[in-house]
Amino acid sequence: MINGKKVLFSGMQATGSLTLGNYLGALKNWVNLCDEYECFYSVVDMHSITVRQDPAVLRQRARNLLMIYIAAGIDPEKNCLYYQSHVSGHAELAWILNCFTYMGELNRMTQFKDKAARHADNINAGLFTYPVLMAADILLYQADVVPVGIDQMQHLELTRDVAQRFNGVYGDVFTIPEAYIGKVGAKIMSLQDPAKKMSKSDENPNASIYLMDDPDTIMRKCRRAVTDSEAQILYREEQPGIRNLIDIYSSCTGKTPDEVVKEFDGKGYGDFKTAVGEAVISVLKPLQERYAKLAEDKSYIDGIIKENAEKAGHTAARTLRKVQRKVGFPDRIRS
Ligand code: ATP
Ligand code: LTN
Repeated sequence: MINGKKVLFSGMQATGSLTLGNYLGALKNWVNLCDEYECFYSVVDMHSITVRQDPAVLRQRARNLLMIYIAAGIDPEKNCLYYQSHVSGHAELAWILNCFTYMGELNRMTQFKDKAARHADNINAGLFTYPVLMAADILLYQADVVPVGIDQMQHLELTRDVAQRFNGVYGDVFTIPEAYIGKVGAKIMSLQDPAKKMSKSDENPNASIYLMDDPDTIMRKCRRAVTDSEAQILYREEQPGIRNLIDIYSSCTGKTPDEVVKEFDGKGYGDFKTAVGEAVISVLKPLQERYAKLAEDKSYIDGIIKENAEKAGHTAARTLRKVQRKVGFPDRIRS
């Protein structure tokens, strides 16, 4: 508990350009959680270097992501928004947790298997222990809840196992975190292949709507979205393309899928796709405008980066000291 509230932690990697899937599945749901929870949202730049990055690009993307958090409506006064690499406790706790995680557990992680296959020339130890760093992120803040997509559940389960193992040896040190999966927009699919999730690392730019796409591009991508020849707008498994567009429309407008089906009863796919495009544009336009303003205000963003790193560092240091003492590291001598 911090300030009488339960603690929430989540993070995103600054790799690639954020998609509508990242927004509807994650960011949008993060905005109001600070009423109920003490929220920490990190730009997890240390995770990013598990695959090769251009330093200048990574630095810029990390800053852009932090600005996107704010532009999406996450208030930096009420939420702690910071770079993972600015709080050294993440790396320090990750080392300790590495010694409480089994190779067999890490070997089972599907994200590792996927990424190892995609980056066969660079299967580094960081890629393998990525989930341990993620566990450190979460446990460092004694998070009660972690909003993540379904794809991250396996990592969260591992975090819980490692925390329980540690607590089993040393007593109640870590809070055991629960996953928090948003209902709407939990999985937005690719516009070109509705069997795959919309992903920022998709090579086909038409598969994803990027948060910074201009209105014409958004409309074009929606109109080109792969559907079917059923010629009816129904929310069902047999029509995954239409179903995905209904999910997007309903997530952007706040209407339920049933309401959307009624609204477009008897209408053609062309009309529906145009409506989806308009709904997405009306959600992304204000975000883009806020982002453009933030990008001009360097000192405001710098101030947030500095203050929030200090705030996160303070909370992190408390857990880290406790853990170091538990495992038997000597106390520092203070003069
Ligand atoms: P990558 O393609 O680089 O693996 P990604 O687009 O899948 O990236 P992540 O950085 O892994 O995105 O995820 C950031 C957050 O966005 C996570 O909480 C994840 O669950 C969520 N998310 C990502 N893609 C989608 C999607 N298509 N629908 C809903 N949520 C998503
Ligand atoms: N692995 C996550 C990003 C991430 C994260 C975290 C999410 C790193 N640390 C801690 C929640 C909590 C991803 O790829 N989406």
